[in-house]
Amino acid sequence: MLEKIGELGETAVRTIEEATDLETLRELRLRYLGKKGQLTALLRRMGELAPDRRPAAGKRANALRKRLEELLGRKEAALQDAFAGSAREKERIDVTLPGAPFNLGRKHPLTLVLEEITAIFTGLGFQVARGPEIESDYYNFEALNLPPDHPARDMHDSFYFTPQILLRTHTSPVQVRVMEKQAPRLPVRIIAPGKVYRRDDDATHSPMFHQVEGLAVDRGVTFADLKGTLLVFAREMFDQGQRIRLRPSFFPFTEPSAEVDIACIICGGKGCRVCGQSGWLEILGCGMVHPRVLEISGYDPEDVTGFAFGMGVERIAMLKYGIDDLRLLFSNNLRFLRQFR
Ligand code: 2U9
Repeated sequence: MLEKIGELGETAVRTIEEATDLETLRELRLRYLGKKGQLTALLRRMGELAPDRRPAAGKRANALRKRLEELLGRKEAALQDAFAGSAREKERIDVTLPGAPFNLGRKHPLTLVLEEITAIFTGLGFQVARGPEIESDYYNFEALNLPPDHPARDMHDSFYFTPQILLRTHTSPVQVRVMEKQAPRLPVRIIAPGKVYRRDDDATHSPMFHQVEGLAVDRGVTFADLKGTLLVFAREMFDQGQRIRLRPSFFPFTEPSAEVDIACIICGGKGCRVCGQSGWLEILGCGMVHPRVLEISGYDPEDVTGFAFGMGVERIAMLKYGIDDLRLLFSNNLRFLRQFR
Protein backbone atom coordinates (compact mmCIF):
# COMPACT_ATOMS: atom_id res chain seq x y z
CA MET A 1 0.00 0.00 0.00
CA LEU A 2 2.77 2.41 0.94
CA GLU A 3 4.43 1.68 -2.35
CA LYS A 4 1.22 2.34 -4.27
CA ILE A 5 0.76 5.67 -2.46
CA GLY A 6 4.33 6.57 -3.35
CA GLU A 7 3.87 5.75 -7.04
CA LEU A 8 0.55 7.64 -7.22
CA GLY A 9 2.23 10.60 -5.50
CA GLU A 10 5.05 10.73 -8.04
CA THR A 11 2.73 10.60 -11.08
CA ALA A 12 0.28 13.09 -9.58
CA VAL A 13 2.99 15.65 -8.76
CA ARG A 14 4.55 15.33 -12.22
CA THR A 15 1.29 15.66 -14.17
CA ILE A 16 0.14 18.62 -12.06
CA GLU A 17 3.49 20.39 -12.55
CA GLU A 18 3.25 19.81 -16.30
CA ALA A 19 -0.29 21.20 -16.68
CA THR A 20 -0.41 24.32 -18.88
CA ASP A 21 -4.05 25.33 -18.55
CA LEU A 22 -6.81 25.52 -15.99
CA GLU A 23 -9.01 22.98 -17.74
CA THR A 24 -6.30 20.27 -17.46
CA LEU A 25 -5.81 21.19 -13.82
CA ARG A 26 -9.53 20.67 -13.10
CA GLU A 27 -9.36 17.24 -14.75
CA LEU A 28 -6.29 16.30 -12.65
CA ARG A 29 -7.99 17.35 -9.41
CA LEU A 30 -10.89 15.00 -10.27
CA ARG A 31 -8.53 12.21 -11.36
CA TYR A 32 -6.67 12.15 -8.04
CA LEU A 33 -8.85 13.77 -5.37
CA GLY A 34 -12.41 13.51 -6.76
CA LYS A 35 -15.08 11.12 -5.40
CA LYS A 36 -13.95 8.52 -7.89
CA GLY A 37 -10.35 9.75 -7.79
CA GLN A 38 -7.33 7.46 -7.50
CA LEU A 39 -6.18 8.64 -4.03
CA THR A 40 -9.77 8.55 -2.77
CA ALA A 41 -9.98 4.94 -3.97
CA LEU A 42 -6.78 4.05 -2.07
CA LEU A 43 -8.10 5.65 1.13
CA ARG A 44 -11.28 3.60 0.80
CA ARG A 45 -9.24 0.44 0.65
CA MET A 46 -7.52 1.09 4.01
CA GLY A 47 -10.01 -1.34 5.62
CA GLU A 48 -8.47 -4.18 3.67
CA LEU A 49 -5.13 -3.69 5.47
CA ALA A 50 -4.06 -5.49 8.65
CA PRO A 51 -4.97 -3.17 11.56
CA ASP A 52 -1.33 -2.56 12.55
CA ARG A 53 -0.51 -1.24 9.07
CA ARG A 54 -3.42 1.12 8.82
CA PRO A 55 -2.04 4.12 10.78
CA ALA A 56 1.17 4.44 8.67
CA ALA A 57 -0.71 4.03 5.36
CA GLY A 58 -3.44 6.41 6.49
CA LYS A 59 -0.89 9.01 7.54
CA ARG A 60 0.97 8.73 4.23
CA ALA A 61 -2.21 8.95 2.13
CA ASN A 62 -3.48 12.00 4.05
CA ALA A 63 -0.09 13.67 3.73
CA LEU A 64 -0.22 13.11 -0.04
CA ARG A 65 -3.80 14.50 -0.24
CA LYS A 66 -2.63 17.63 1.59
CA ARG A 67 0.42 17.99 -0.67
CA LEU A 68 -1.61 17.57 -3.87
CA GLU A 69 -4.21 20.08 -2.68
CA GLU A 70 -1.47 22.62 -1.98
CA LEU A 71 0.21 21.95 -5.29
CA LEU A 72 -3.09 22.24 -7.23
CA GLY A 73 -3.85 25.52 -5.44
CA ARG A 74 -0.46 27.02 -6.25
CA LYS A 75 -0.56 25.84 -9.84
CA GLU A 76 -4.07 27.23 -10.31
CA ALA A 77 -2.99 30.65 -9.05
CA ALA A 78 0.04 30.61 -11.33
CA LEU A 79 -2.02 29.69 -14.41
CA GLN A 80 -4.64 32.33 -13.60
CA ASP A 81 -1.89 34.96 -13.39
CA ALA A 82 -0.39 33.90 -16.70
CA PHE A 83 -3.82 33.98 -18.40
CA ALA A 84 -4.62 37.45 -17.08
CA GLY A 85 -1.22 38.60 -18.31
CA SER A 86 -1.83 37.39 -21.84
CA ALA A 87 -5.33 38.98 -21.88
CA ARG A 88 -3.74 42.30 -20.93
CA GLU A 89 -1.18 41.77 -23.70
CA LYS A 90 -4.00 41.36 -26.20
CA GLU A 91 -5.61 44.61 -25.06
CA ARG A 92 -2.45 46.66 -25.42
CA ILE A 93 -2.59 49.14 -28.30
CA ASP A 94 0.38 48.98 -30.65
CA VAL A 95 0.64 52.52 -31.97
CA THR A 96 3.21 51.44 -34.58
CA LEU A 97 0.68 49.26 -36.46
CA PRO A 98 -0.63 50.72 -39.74
CA GLY A 99 -4.14 52.24 -39.55
CA ALA A 100 -7.24 50.40 -40.77
CA PRO A 101 -7.52 50.95 -44.53
CA PHE A 102 -10.61 52.76 -45.90
CA ASN A 103 -11.81 53.31 -49.46
CA LEU A 104 -11.49 56.82 -50.78
CA GLY A 105 -14.51 57.88 -52.86
CA ARG A 106 -14.31 59.53 -56.25
CA LYS A 107 -16.25 62.22 -58.01
CA HIS A 108 -18.83 61.08 -60.57
CA PRO A 109 -17.70 61.73 -64.18
CA LEU A 110 -20.63 64.15 -64.61
CA THR A 111 -19.46 66.10 -61.56
CA LEU A 112 -15.92 66.21 -62.97
CA VAL A 113 -17.15 67.52 -66.34
CA LEU A 114 -19.58 69.97 -64.73
CA GLU A 115 -16.76 71.36 -62.58
CA GLU A 116 -14.48 71.65 -65.59
CA ILE A 117 -17.10 73.48 -67.68
CA THR A 118 -17.81 75.79 -64.73
CA ALA A 119 -14.09 76.53 -64.24
CA ILE A 120 -13.66 77.50 -67.93
CA PHE A 121 -16.57 79.96 -67.91
CA THR A 122 -15.85 81.47 -64.49
CA GLY A 123 -12.33 82.01 -65.87
CA LEU A 124 -13.94 84.05 -68.67
CA GLY A 125 -15.83 86.23 -66.17
CA PHE A 126 -19.16 84.35 -65.92
CA GLN A 127 -20.85 83.86 -62.55
CA VAL A 128 -22.75 80.73 -61.54
CA ALA A 129 -26.51 81.17 -61.09
CA ARG A 130 -28.99 78.61 -59.80
CA GLY A 131 -32.77 78.30 -59.66
CA PRO A 132 -35.62 75.90 -58.86
CA GLU A 133 -36.06 72.57 -60.65
CA ILE A 134 -39.84 72.89 -60.23
CA GLU A 135 -40.82 75.81 -62.45
CA SER A 136 -43.83 77.74 -63.59
CA ASP A 137 -45.05 77.70 -67.16
CA TYR A 138 -44.19 81.40 -67.24
CA TYR A 139 -40.43 81.08 -66.55
CA ASN A 140 -39.97 77.79 -68.38
CA PHE A 141 -41.85 78.71 -71.58
CA GLU A 142 -43.64 82.05 -71.81
CA ALA A 143 -40.74 84.34 -70.86
CA LEU A 144 -38.53 82.44 -73.30
CA ASN A 145 -40.76 83.14 -76.27
CA LEU A 146 -41.86 79.52 -76.56
CA PRO A 147 -45.21 79.75 -78.31
CA PRO A 148 -48.27 77.97 -76.86
CA ASP A 149 -48.24 75.41 -79.68
CA HIS A 150 -44.55 74.48 -79.23
CA PRO A 151 -44.15 70.66 -78.92
CA ALA A 152 -42.17 70.94 -75.63
CA ARG A 153 -45.29 72.41 -74.03
CA ASP A 154 -47.25 69.27 -74.79
CA MET A 155 -48.24 67.28 -71.69
CA HIS A 156 -46.50 64.30 -73.30
CA ASP A 157 -43.10 65.98 -73.62
CA SER A 158 -42.67 67.51 -70.16
CA PHE A 159 -43.40 66.47 -66.55
CA TYR A 160 -46.34 68.52 -65.20
CA PHE A 161 -47.57 68.83 -61.61
CA THR A 162 -50.45 71.08 -62.68
CA PRO A 163 -51.12 72.79 -66.04
CA GLN A 164 -49.06 75.75 -64.74
CA ILE A 165 -46.27 73.95 -62.79
CA LEU A 166 -43.72 71.49 -64.21
CA LEU A 167 -40.16 70.16 -63.88
CA ARG A 168 -37.97 72.60 -65.83
CA THR A 169 -37.11 71.33 -69.32
CA HIS A 170 -33.97 73.52 -69.55
CA THR A 171 -32.05 75.81 -67.20
CA SER A 172 -33.04 78.94 -69.19
CA PRO A 173 -35.64 80.01 -66.56
CA VAL A 174 -32.67 80.63 -64.22
CA GLN A 175 -31.31 83.29 -66.61
CA VAL A 176 -34.74 84.87 -66.95
CA ARG A 177 -35.02 85.09 -63.14
CA VAL A 178 -31.56 86.67 -62.86
CA MET A 179 -32.26 89.25 -65.60
CA GLU A 180 -35.64 90.12 -64.11
CA LYS A 181 -33.98 90.70 -60.74
CA GLN A 182 -31.00 92.75 -61.86
CA ALA A 183 -32.48 94.74 -64.81
CA PRO A 184 -31.52 97.24 -66.03
CA ARG A 185 -28.03 96.81 -64.55
CA LEU A 186 -25.31 95.68 -66.96
CA PRO A 187 -23.53 93.47 -67.73
CA VAL A 188 -25.26 90.10 -67.23
CA ARG A 189 -22.66 87.34 -67.51
CA ILE A 190 -23.88 84.07 -66.01
CA ILE A 191 -23.90 80.33 -66.49
CA ALA A 192 -26.73 78.16 -65.18
CA PRO A 193 -25.71 74.55 -64.48
CA GLY A 194 -28.17 71.97 -63.22
CA LYS A 195 -30.67 69.15 -63.68
CA VAL A 196 -33.42 69.31 -66.29
CA TYR A 197 -36.26 66.92 -67.12
CA ARG A 198 -37.87 65.73 -70.33
CA ARG A 199 -40.10 62.78 -71.25
CA ASP A 200 -37.39 60.90 -73.12
CA ASP A 201 -35.83 57.55 -72.26
CA ASP A 202 -33.53 55.55 -74.59
CA ALA A 203 -29.82 54.87 -75.25
CA THR A 204 -29.13 58.56 -75.92
CA HIS A 205 -31.87 60.25 -73.81
CA SER A 206 -32.51 60.18 -70.06
CA PRO A 207 -35.65 61.69 -68.43
CA MET A 208 -33.26 63.63 -66.17
CA PHE A 209 -30.06 65.12 -67.53
CA HIS A 210 -27.73 68.04 -66.88
CA GLN A 211 -27.31 71.28 -68.77
CA VAL A 212 -25.03 74.23 -68.61
CA GLU A 213 -26.48 77.29 -70.24
CA GLY A 214 -24.75 80.64 -70.57
CA LEU A 215 -25.94 84.19 -71.07
CA ALA A 216 -24.09 87.45 -71.69
CA VAL A 217 -26.02 90.72 -72.02
CA ASP A 218 -24.40 94.13 -72.44
CA ARG A 219 -24.16 97.07 -74.82
CA GLY A 220 -22.42 96.01 -78.03
CA VAL A 221 -22.34 92.22 -77.49
CA THR A 222 -22.00 90.59 -80.94
CA PHE A 223 -22.11 87.22 -82.63
CA ALA A 224 -18.29 87.43 -82.82
CA ASP A 225 -18.17 87.55 -78.98
CA LEU A 226 -20.32 84.41 -78.94
CA LYS A 227 -18.11 82.58 -81.41
CA GLY A 228 -14.89 83.61 -79.64
CA THR A 229 -16.26 82.52 -76.26
CA LEU A 230 -17.28 79.12 -77.63
CA LEU A 231 -13.94 78.62 -79.40
CA VAL A 232 -12.10 79.25 -76.11
CA PHE A 233 -14.46 76.78 -74.40
CA ALA A 234 -13.87 74.07 -77.05
CA ARG A 235 -10.10 74.52 -76.82
CA GLU A 236 -10.00 74.48 -73.00
CA MET A 237 -12.36 71.50 -72.81
CA PHE A 238 -10.98 69.28 -75.57
CA ASP A 239 -7.72 70.39 -77.21
CA GLN A 240 -5.85 73.66 -77.64
CA GLY A 241 -5.76 73.07 -81.42
CA GLN A 242 -9.53 72.41 -81.57
CA ARG A 243 -11.58 73.88 -84.44
CA ILE A 244 -15.30 74.67 -84.30
CA ARG A 245 -18.02 75.04 -86.93
CA LEU A 246 -21.35 76.87 -86.65
CA ARG A 247 -24.44 75.76 -88.59
CA PRO A 248 -27.65 77.80 -88.81
CA SER A 249 -30.44 76.49 -86.59
CA PHE A 250 -33.60 77.60 -84.82
CA PHE A 251 -34.60 78.17 -81.18
CA PRO A 252 -37.58 80.32 -80.13
CA PHE A 253 -35.40 82.21 -77.60
CA THR A 254 -32.47 83.12 -79.90
CA GLU A 255 -32.26 84.88 -83.27
CA PRO A 256 -30.15 84.09 -85.19
CA SER A 257 -29.47 80.58 -83.79
CA ALA A 258 -26.75 78.04 -84.50
CA GLU A 259 -25.59 74.54 -83.68
CA VAL A 260 -21.90 74.27 -82.79
CA ASP A 261 -19.70 71.36 -83.88
CA ILE A 262 -16.12 70.51 -82.94
CA ALA A 263 -13.77 68.68 -85.30
CA CYS A 264 -14.18 64.98 -84.45
CA ILE A 265 -11.95 64.15 -81.47
CA ILE A 266 -11.55 60.58 -82.70
CA CYS A 267 -10.49 61.08 -86.35
CA GLY A 268 -9.54 64.78 -86.26
CA GLY A 269 -11.97 65.56 -89.09
CA LYS A 270 -11.17 62.82 -91.59
CA GLY A 271 -14.44 60.98 -90.97
CA CYS A 272 -15.04 57.89 -88.82
CA ARG A 273 -17.76 55.79 -87.19
CA VAL A 274 -18.11 58.13 -84.18
CA CYS A 275 -18.76 61.27 -86.27
CA GLY A 276 -20.79 59.38 -88.88
CA GLN A 277 -18.11 60.08 -91.52
CA SER A 278 -18.84 63.83 -91.32
CA GLY A 279 -15.65 64.77 -89.43
CA TRP A 280 -17.72 66.91 -87.00
CA LEU A 281 -19.42 66.36 -83.63
CA GLU A 282 -22.27 68.54 -82.37
CA ILE A 283 -21.58 69.82 -78.84
CA LEU A 284 -23.99 72.68 -78.20
CA GLY A 285 -26.57 75.17 -79.43
CA CYS A 286 -26.38 78.96 -79.28
CA GLY A 287 -27.57 82.26 -80.65
CA MET A 288 -28.21 85.94 -80.05
CA VAL A 289 -30.88 86.42 -77.38
CA HIS A 290 -34.25 87.11 -79.02
CA PRO A 291 -35.28 90.78 -78.57
CA ARG A 292 -38.62 89.62 -77.14
CA VAL A 293 -36.82 87.67 -74.39
CA LEU A 294 -34.67 90.67 -73.47
CA GLU A 295 -37.74 92.88 -73.34
CA ILE A 296 -39.82 90.46 -71.23
CA SER A 297 -36.98 90.31 -68.66
CA GLY A 298 -36.65 94.09 -68.37
CA TYR A 299 -33.90 95.04 -70.84
CA ASP A 300 -34.30 97.41 -73.80
CA PRO A 301 -33.48 95.48 -77.00
CA GLU A 302 -32.77 98.82 -78.73
CA ASP A 303 -30.04 99.51 -76.16
CA VAL A 304 -28.50 96.08 -75.38
CA THR A 305 -27.79 92.77 -77.09
CA GLY A 306 -26.94 89.36 -75.69
CA PHE A 307 -25.70 85.94 -76.64
CA ALA A 308 -26.76 82.61 -75.14
CA PHE A 309 -25.72 78.99 -75.42
CA GLY A 310 -26.76 75.67 -74.01
CA MET A 311 -25.09 72.26 -73.76
CA GLY A 312 -25.91 68.81 -72.40
CA VAL A 313 -23.32 67.76 -69.79
CA GLU A 314 -23.88 64.03 -70.45
CA ARG A 315 -23.07 64.51 -74.14
CA ILE A 316 -19.86 66.44 -73.36
CA ALA A 317 -18.82 63.75 -70.83
CA MET A 318 -19.51 60.95 -73.34
CA LEU A 319 -17.40 62.68 -76.01
CA LYS A 320 -14.58 63.61 -73.65
CA TYR A 321 -14.28 60.15 -72.06
CA GLY A 322 -15.38 58.02 -75.02
CA ILE A 323 -18.46 56.64 -73.22
CA ASP A 324 -20.73 54.89 -75.73
CA ASP A 325 -23.90 54.40 -73.65
CA LEU A 326 -25.56 57.24 -71.73
CA ARG A 327 -27.09 54.77 -69.25
CA LEU A 328 -23.62 53.91 -67.86
CA LEU A 329 -23.64 57.39 -66.28
CA PHE A 330 -26.73 56.52 -64.21
CA SER A 331 -26.11 52.82 -63.43
CA ASN A 332 -23.98 53.31 -60.27
CA ASN A 333 -21.65 50.56 -61.49
CA LEU A 334 -18.44 50.99 -59.47
CA ARG A 335 -16.28 49.22 -62.08
CA PHE A 336 -17.32 51.96 -64.50
CA LEU A 337 -17.21 54.87 -62.04
CA ARG A 338 -13.79 53.97 -60.62
CA GLN A 339 -12.14 54.85 -63.93
CA PHE A 340 -12.58 58.61 -63.50
CA ARG A 341 -10.66 61.04 -61.34
C1 2U9 B 1 -32.16 82.97 -72.17
C2 2U9 B 1 -32.09 83.21 -73.51
C3 2U9 B 1 -31.58 82.25 -74.35
C4 2U9 B 1 -30.06 78.97 -74.29
C5 2U9 B 1 -29.76 78.11 -75.47
C6 2U9 B 1 -29.50 76.30 -76.71
C7 2U9 B 1 -29.30 77.27 -77.66
C8 2U9 B 1 -29.43 74.86 -76.99
C9 2U9 B 1 -29.61 72.63 -76.13
C10 2U9 B 1 -28.27 72.04 -76.11
C11 2U9 B 1 -28.41 70.56 -75.93
C12 2U9 B 1 -30.35 71.99 -75.00
O1 2U9 B 1 -29.19 70.18 -73.57
S1 2U9 B 1 -29.69 70.38 -74.83
O2 2U9 B 1 -30.68 69.49 -75.32
N1 2U9 B 1 -29.63 74.05 -75.96
O3 2U9 B 1 -29.22 74.44 -78.09
N2 2U9 B 1 -29.75 76.79 -75.45
S2 2U9 B 1 -29.45 78.77 -76.94
O4 2U9 B 1 -30.63 80.14 -74.71
C13 2U9 B 1 -31.14 81.05 -73.87
C14 2U9 B 1 -31.20 80.82 -72.51
C15 2U9 B 1 -31.71 81.79 -71.67
C16 2U9 B 1 -32.75 84.00 -71.25
